[in-house]
Amino acid sequence: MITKKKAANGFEYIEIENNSATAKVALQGGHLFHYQQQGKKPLLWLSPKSHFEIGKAIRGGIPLCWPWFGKHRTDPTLPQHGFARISAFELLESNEPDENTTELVFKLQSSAEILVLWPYQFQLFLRITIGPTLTVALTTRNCDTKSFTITSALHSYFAVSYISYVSVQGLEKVEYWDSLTDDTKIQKGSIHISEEVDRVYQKTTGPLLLLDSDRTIKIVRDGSCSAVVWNPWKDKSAKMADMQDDAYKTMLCIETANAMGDARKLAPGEEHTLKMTLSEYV
Ligand code: TA6
Repeated sequence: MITKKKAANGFEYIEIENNSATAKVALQGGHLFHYQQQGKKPLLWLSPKSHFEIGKAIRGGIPLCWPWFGKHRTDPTLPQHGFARISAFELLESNEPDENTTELVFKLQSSAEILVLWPYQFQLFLRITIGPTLTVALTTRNCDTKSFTITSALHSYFAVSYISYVSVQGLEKVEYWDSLTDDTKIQKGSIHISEEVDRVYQKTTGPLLLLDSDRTIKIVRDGSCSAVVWNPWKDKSAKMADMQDDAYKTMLCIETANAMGDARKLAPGEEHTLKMTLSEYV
């Protein structure tokens, strides 16, 4: 079942329910902000203080960072993580191929308003498959006569039982930029979180595992050479208006990305797809 919803403030989203799972996707940003398999707890974390307002990114779920990850390289007045997550996507297609699966395709394309932010003709397609697993695929098409370069991320917020219980596997021995110290390091062993963490792992393509006390989440990536791991910890959580002070205890971002040195250059007519498939095991 696919139901279009509109909040009192005009914020539009889509509710999906099938035999596998339920999900919610906002038209702003093509932002999937809820995914929960039937009989299980939500896979994604969503802040109870999140805005659901036009022009403000939802805090949680899977924000799309595109066409740049992080701060704009040269213009600090431009939105962090690009403009896609605060832009109105169009729902192109919705299919229910079987009772366990729902497929949605959203589209964003260059417009006079967007060209002011980013001077290239493009089409951006977001394909979301809600089933026993969750697949998100973001395809960039260069519709311009000149090349352009993008960095991007599926900025996934995962719900965890308690941050001290979790570990992340799959990034052992991978080089990462530590944004807190502005230097490059090598990951030793699996990742445990006991303080603020904000790292961009580079040249990494393999599957990642988020091991929690009551489940394991597997992230299979395609078209991605970076992985970002972020937890704001106490101080940052308390400073963020759309996060509760103790939010850091029950969330962890593991992002399927192409960031920094893993930027992608697209020639005219070229396409690139950044894709991940999430599954969970008890
Ligand atoms: O992905 C990590 C990060 O770049 C952090 O530095 C932090 O800023 C986080 O994204 C959230 O960014 P946002 O713009 O959504 O508040």
